[in-house]
Amino acid sequence: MKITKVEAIPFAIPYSHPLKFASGAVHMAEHILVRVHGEDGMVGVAEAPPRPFTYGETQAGIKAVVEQIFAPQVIGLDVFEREKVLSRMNRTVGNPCAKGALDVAIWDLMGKVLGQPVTRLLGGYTDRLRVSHMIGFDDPAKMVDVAQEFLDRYGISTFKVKVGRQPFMLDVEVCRALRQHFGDKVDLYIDGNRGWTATDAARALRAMEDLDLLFAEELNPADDVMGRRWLVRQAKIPMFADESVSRPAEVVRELLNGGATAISIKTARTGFSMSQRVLFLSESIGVENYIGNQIDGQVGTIASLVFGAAYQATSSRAAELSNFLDMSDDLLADPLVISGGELKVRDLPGTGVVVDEEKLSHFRLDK
Ligand code: MUC
Ligand code: MG
Repeated sequence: MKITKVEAIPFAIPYSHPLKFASGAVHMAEHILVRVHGEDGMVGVAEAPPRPFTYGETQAGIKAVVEQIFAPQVIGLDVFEREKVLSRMNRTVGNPCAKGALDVAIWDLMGKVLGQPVTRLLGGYTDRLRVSHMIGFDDPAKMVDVAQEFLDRYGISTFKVKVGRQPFMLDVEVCRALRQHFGDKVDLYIDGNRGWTATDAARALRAMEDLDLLFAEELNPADDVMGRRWLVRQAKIPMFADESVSRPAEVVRELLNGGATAISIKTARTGFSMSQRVLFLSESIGVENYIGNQIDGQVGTIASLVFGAAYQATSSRAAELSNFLDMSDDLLADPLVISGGELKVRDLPGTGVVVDEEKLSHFRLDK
């Protein structure tokens, strides 16, 4: 079944609770909905969240690259020729979120054509994931309140704490306040979004040694090659790479460099086809993964869920699937519900995304 049309629809939905972290802040979800149409009228859907401060992509840039560069190269291909789509997209460097969304939309269409849930096509390991919530910068008491609210309302007991501020003791105080408040009732890990130097990061990790953190993510920049290697050698917890590994080759480079010991997978930046490569590569050499969040809306969150639930290695740790709750609204006809700390995969053909067309016409920017 041939691909006949590709759309890249910009939309904007305000956040009710903006998220602040070391490399930026998000107040408005200015994302792109990618739609891939097939000959028989079926449509595959995915969401691209531009993160200019992380990958250099913008909403206008994603729309342009999808419509002007990728669409002409994939229209006319069969929906099952995914590797051809990938190789054509990879003639263009960069643009991870544009490529990721087009790949996920094609998988969604493929699942719909086959009448099968994509999570089963990918691996079919489980039907649910434990959820981890990411808490942005604020005062220690307010960050404790957010965690308490998510524990009470959704049963979420794993939290990623954004760190990377100056002085680093600001963040140490937050982690200490969370541990003191919750005791061993919650799991905690930290993400610096490259905000610290290697020295700050080493001092912060030492100051938090008694807090039983699960792991740490991107505390200092990957370009600080020697600093990262020095930091990783002394760290007593796994050191995850996130935005420094937006391609499988970067995963290999970071691991061989000794700049990280574990790898975050985000379907927003590696779609399903490249996320598989990152996962299989990691698994084959004994490197841990978890499913991260690129501050995705519900459409993107479903993609993370569908991929994470497909494999044992990505479903063992809690996955970051809850930050859509900070948005004032969304595009799904049937909104996602987190309960008992878990999110369940939908038993529907494709990824299970059904867009509310009225909401899309309300939030789209190209009316
Ligand atoms: C994260 O894990 O870093 C912040 C920026 C981005 O691209 O993703 C988020 C969360
Ligand atoms: Mg991160």
